[in-house]
Amino acid sequence: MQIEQSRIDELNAQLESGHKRNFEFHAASLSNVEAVIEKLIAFQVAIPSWALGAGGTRFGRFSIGGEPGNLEEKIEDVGLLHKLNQSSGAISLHIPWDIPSDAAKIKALAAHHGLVFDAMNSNTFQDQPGQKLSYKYGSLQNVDKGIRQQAVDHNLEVIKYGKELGSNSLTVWLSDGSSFPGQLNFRKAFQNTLEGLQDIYAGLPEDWKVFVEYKAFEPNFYSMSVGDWGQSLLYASKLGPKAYTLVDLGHHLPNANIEQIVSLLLMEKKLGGFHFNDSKYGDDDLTVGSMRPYQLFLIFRELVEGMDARGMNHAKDLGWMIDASHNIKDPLEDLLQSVEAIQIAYAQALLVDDMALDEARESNDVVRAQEILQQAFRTDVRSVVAEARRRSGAAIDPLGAYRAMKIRDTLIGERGAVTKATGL
Ligand code: RM4
Ligand code: MN
Ligand code: MN
Repeated sequence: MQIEQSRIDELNAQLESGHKRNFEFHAASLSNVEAVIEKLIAFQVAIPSWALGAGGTRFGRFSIGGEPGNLEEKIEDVGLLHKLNQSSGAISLHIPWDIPSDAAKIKALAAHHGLVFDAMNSNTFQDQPGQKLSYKYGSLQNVDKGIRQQAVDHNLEVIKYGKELGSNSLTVWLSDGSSFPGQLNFRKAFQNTLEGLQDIYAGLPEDWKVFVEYKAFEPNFYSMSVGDWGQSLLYASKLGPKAYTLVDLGHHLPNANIEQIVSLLLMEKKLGGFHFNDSKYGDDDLTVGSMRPYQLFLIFRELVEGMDARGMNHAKDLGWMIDASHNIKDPLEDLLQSVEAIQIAYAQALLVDDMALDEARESNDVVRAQEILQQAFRTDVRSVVAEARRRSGAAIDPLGAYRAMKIRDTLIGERGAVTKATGL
């Protein structure tokens, strides 16, 4: 299905006067509202191809209905999101879940929906039907050279697909590690992993980046071979200038200070990409901002400040992606909520009075420093985000529009009630 612009305009017309009143009221107390809107319009968040169907746990999976059955339909779904919010203009593919068999056709279809291809993702955490060697005991870390080579070759193949689609980055997330003490020699596992990453790095095109994603635990429960930002940074530093650390919000031990991590990674010029989600316990992959919106704001604040300190372009110089799973919500509704939560935190981060904060810090005025941050966090920027959408031709209220247009019902009508998208 495709959304006609006239339908969006029609729904916007119904909201127009209320929105205008709301926006003008809030904008009046903001000194930099036009600059914030401009930045919001430029900011795009990639949607992962594996998040468009129902996720699941090891206890089960419940179909959402109308799930995309192939890559074309996944692109169509991201196209719907982008049409509604004009902020989801990129898709990130996971191989082999979404192999583009006819790359030119897929690229043209994406372009038709205004989408580009974000980072490519490799998968050496599952065995595929017909695969020669098993990843049961790890991929790049494996004691078996043949298995390590198979994992390297897979990553090189992913780069090849990415080149055909116009992507320019590869995200490597390894589930490698050990579940029991004694299972692994940590140093050997590190060395094997490093050598494999070096072979992959050697196959990167000139203008590509590789992101080394870390995760504290799961599926391995004793050690992970890329378990935290320190290990990721170690690999990325040894690999070279095209290698970066990728931060996934759900991949930390409880209560980790993620804002400090991103600040230092930016300082070291080693933060490359970002996966948004939210969690209460671990890698819950819940809707962005649904659990800890203040933490999200604090992270954004460090991102904005750190990027500004280095003259980076907020929209282009880091890879922004949602990495979530949808067990009970409609994935498209959830993704609309997530993008909105990201925009809200970003806008609030742009409101922080940097000079005043600096002064407060220099005079050890802890109370004032907290007040300054919370002043920005407690500002209601929802109408500012909606105004950015309105100006870019998107729906003032994307979620409301999604429901008014009965998009899920239409997709179920087109694709069926019991469908299963590839992915987690
Ligand atoms: C992992 C990690 C990766 C994602 C897979 C599907 O936990 O977050 O980024 O590719 O899940
Ligand atoms: Mn991730
Ligand atoms: Mn994850």
